[in-house]
Amino acid sequence: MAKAVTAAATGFERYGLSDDQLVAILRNMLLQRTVDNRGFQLNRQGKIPFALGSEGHEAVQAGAALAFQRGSDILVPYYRDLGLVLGIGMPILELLLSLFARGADRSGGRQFPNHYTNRDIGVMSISSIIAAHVPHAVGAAYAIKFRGEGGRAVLTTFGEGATSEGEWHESVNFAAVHGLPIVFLCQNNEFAISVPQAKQMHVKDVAQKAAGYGLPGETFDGLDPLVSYDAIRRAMERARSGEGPTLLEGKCARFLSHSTDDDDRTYRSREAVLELRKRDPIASYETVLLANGIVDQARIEALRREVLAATNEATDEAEAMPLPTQADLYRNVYAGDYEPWQ
Ligand SMILES: Cc1ncc(C[n+]2csc(CCOP(=O)(O)OP(=O)(O)O)c2C)c(N)n1
Repeated sequence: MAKAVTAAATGFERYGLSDDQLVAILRNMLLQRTVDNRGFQLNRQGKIPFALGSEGHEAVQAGAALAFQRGSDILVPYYRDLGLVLGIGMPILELLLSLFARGADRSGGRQFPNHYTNRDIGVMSISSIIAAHVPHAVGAAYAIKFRGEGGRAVLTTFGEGATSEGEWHESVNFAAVHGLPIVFLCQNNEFAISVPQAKQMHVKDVAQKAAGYGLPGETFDGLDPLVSYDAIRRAMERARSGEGPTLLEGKCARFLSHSTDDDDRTYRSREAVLELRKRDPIASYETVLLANGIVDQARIEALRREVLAATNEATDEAEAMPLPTQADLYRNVYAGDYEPWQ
């Protein structure tokens, strides 16, 4: 909150964004939180087995979504990217189909909840294995370069915990050596489930790791959507224009437990979480937009009503859809009519 007031008082940097774009960012953040909370609500109602929370990641993901070039860039996300995929055009219904594990889900209801994919909008499938998707992202970037498809880039995301994995280091090194068109975006919420950052790395900023591989690293305020947008847009443009990879680190927060299967009361105090929530990126951004006359309170309320209605509609629609059938079991696994049990 303090940051927002400062931004409002010292002059408002809009990074070339129109009023409509500024409001679209707020809408995305509100939608993200509403859909995100819906996952936890459905789990507590006993309707779905699992959901992940991304409260506290709204700003960095809204900024990333705006920096992503729809129709040409490729996104290789991780499981906490609900707002990012919504922001680049994933229908809300698809997220709910994933949570309810319905047959109409693109994986046929077989993927882990929150592990969405959508080839039509350039979203590659999510891996549950931490950092396993980073070599895939580098492979996609290598293909872009090999085919000479200038003007395209890959955006891949992960938490700070993933940067302790060997695959992550191999991937960043390979991308640097080959000058690949890729942006590595770390959403640093300071926890890998229950493990705080200080217990798994001896550097303050993940972005410092870039120096070891000879690519630029930049840390930014991932609780500010406009600062996030600016950092990610610059890195994506650098990648698209053939100048090579960048490692970015958006410092954000995780307000909820890691997932519905986790209970963060066992490893952090309620006071610590309340303290974190004082820096809520949605409240801060609303303050900035209000202070600069971009929206009024009535507009914010209307947006809140609109995203809630859209989320309710998608929830009801997904819930009413059928579960997978036996025939869905091998859908998209084997080509043609091959039946593995024959
Ligand atoms: C290779 C591997 N090790 C452990 C796990 C269990 N696991 C799932 S999420 C997670 C935490 C990852 O933390 P981070 O990368 O910081 O991302 P965050 O969830 O905080 O956004 C762990 C350890 C896993 N899925 N894969």
